[in-house]
Amino acid sequence: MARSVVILLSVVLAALQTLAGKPDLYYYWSSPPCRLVMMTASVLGVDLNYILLNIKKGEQFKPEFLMINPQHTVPTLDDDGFVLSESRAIATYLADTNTNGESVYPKDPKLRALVDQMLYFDSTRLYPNFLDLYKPMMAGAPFDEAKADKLDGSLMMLEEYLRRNEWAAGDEMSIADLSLLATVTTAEAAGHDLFGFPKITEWIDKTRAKIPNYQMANQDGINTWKGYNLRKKEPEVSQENRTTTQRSPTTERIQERR
Ligand SMILES: N[C@@H](CCC(=O)N[C@@H](CS)C(=O)NCC(=O)O)C(=O)O
Repeated sequence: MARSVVILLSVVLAALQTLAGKPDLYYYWSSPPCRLVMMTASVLGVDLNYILLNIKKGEQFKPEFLMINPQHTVPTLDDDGFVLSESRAIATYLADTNTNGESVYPKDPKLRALVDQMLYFDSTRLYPNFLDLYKPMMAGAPFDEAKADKLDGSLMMLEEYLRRNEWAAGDEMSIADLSLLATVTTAEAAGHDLFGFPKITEWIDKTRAKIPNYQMANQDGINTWKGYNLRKKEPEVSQENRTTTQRSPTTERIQERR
């Protein structure tokens, strides 16, 4: 009985969503926060109306967009007049308003708190460390060893979480994994060395495999970072042919820390 009520409610909710139309998502390919939302929608099977906003050309400063989002950032969601910015808020909203959302954003307070913990870890530590190092390089700044050390310190923390748990926030894949994946895969595409992080590299593959339409939801955006070729001055050594003596200074520092 209770099960049939839940099914009926899901059908009614889905019908109401169809009547209300698809939510609009203002996005830009290369943006990691946008790709967190796109991967979340993909995992949840939510259909969004994608509106490309070319932030490289300053389209986010158009008065009509500033009316929608005074922060002039992507991603921005417009769900039938309900407007939300901040990628992690959008991802949790999508999970909370869709029937299968609990699978990636649990309702149990403790399980949810662990997911939130890792979302905050990404938004306040890992992602800012990534931006600090690679954003200036996009404008031509040289590679900065001290900033790379900070980023590696954060990656070491993620490595440790993944040593303790199957997924970033426990036994199941959650939106925290999607948030962290957007950051880590972008860092890798920017040229960051993940050779010293075996748990992270294993986790990238298994998370990627669980995301439908991964190419559209993350890979296309990552490819734009590869095009920036930020570490072009460093010698390329393939993973298979690496020896300890060929490891980058970054990897050596990580191993010294262990
Ligand atoms: N904390 C925000 C960051 C959003 C953000 O900074 N987006 C960048 C693209 S990655 C942007 O829209 N930049 C354009 C601007 O700030 O004018 C989130 O997670 O959504």
